[in-house]
Amino acid sequence: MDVDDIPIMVVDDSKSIRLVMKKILNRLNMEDITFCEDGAKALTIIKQDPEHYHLIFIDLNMPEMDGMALIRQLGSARFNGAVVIASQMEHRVINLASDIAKKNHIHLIGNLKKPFDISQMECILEKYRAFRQRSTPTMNVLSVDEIRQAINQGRLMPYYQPKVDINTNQIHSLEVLARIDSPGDGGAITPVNFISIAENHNLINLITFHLLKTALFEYAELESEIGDFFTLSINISALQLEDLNMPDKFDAIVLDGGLTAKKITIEVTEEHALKTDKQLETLNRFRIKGYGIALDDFGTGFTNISQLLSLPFTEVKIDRSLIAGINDDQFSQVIVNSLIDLTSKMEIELVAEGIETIEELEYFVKFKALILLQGYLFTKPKPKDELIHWYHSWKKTILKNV
Ligand code: G
Ligand code: G
Ligand code: MN
Repeated sequence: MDVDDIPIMVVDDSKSIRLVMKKILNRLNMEDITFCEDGAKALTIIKQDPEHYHLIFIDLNMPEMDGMALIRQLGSARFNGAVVIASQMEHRVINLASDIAKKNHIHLIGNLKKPFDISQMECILEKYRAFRQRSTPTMNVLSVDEIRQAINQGRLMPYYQPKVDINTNQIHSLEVLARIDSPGDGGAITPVNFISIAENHNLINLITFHLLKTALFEYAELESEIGDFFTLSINISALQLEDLNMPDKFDAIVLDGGLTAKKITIEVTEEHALKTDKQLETLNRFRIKGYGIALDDFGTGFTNISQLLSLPFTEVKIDRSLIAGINDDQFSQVIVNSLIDLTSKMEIELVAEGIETIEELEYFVKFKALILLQGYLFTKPKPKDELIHWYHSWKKTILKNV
């Protein structure tokens, strides 16, 4: 487990529980832990610096301020780390707690059942890591000039990662993920190192349109090799949705590239989109033109399941923080099962992101007609030729196993 030591708080009125938590966390190399025996004390400490703690474990049942009240108060204190409820919870309580947390803008990522054990805690830390990953910038951020140069030199390219239909064993869609080829030191540069700079310096449309054109150009070969019906999924920043003409600009490129709107899905992240009327208008316009629209990273933002009903999404992608270890995690199972229930009734496509293990895959077998899977277990994102190569060997494996 490669989670660095992070500032953690444990709020529990039982001394023996606090001791057990300390033991388990220490064994996983977590040393920076603050213990509180009641909610009021926890709140006072957090209010002094709401950014400090990354992860809080809260007991639901405490005298005076209980866990739910504390979660509500953390919302008012603008705490933006992750919360884990350290109590046994039955199904309805999980759904309700998740709703209350979202209403209060709190990221509830899981629950720990008593007796706590180390593998449960490892799973929580993995979910935490997945939750945190996308908002953490890395060290090698590119400069504006380096980004411009990369585009001009043709080093910005689409990588593709499939959304797999394990019911039919077909590729349902390929997600286009931006990469900058970096000669010499191996691996391509990933979006965390350039997308937000590009957004801030008015380069993001250039990136999107360049990737879109290249993907449209490569589609013919991908289609002839992969053969199955599949769509392209393109990520768009919330910022780009502020431009009411974005769908027109986008559509002109798609038509020019010889594809139609219904072959393309626009992915927007839950965390940043859906904040303004303009964003919703642009999304609607994409939809009216016939594009699919996907709510990406569901679980990292604050949309609750019932709000999904009122938004024009054709697809929901469940964030890896809800998928990691789902086979052994009742909290994720309850939330994901509710989503499966809702989206299948509404004919919304549902995708589980970040499938890494056989056990996670196996959990979804019983839902195989209702959900698509995407993740490293199938393949990491790859450039066109490598993806085609992967596809042929994957097909062979499947044929051998049926
Ligand atoms: O592999 P991965 O590191 O590709 O992507 C990290 C994040 O960057 C993803 O959450 C994805 O939404 C975002 N991303 C990838 N490609 C693009 C892109 O072309 N435009 C925008 N706006 N975001 C992208
Ligand atoms: O746009 P979105 O956030 O959905 O982008 C997917 C991101 O998740 C990309 O950064 C991609 O490289 C990454 N990703 C895809 N599959 C897996 C996986 O199985 N595990 C992990 N940790 N990340 C994944
Ligand atoms: Mn995406």
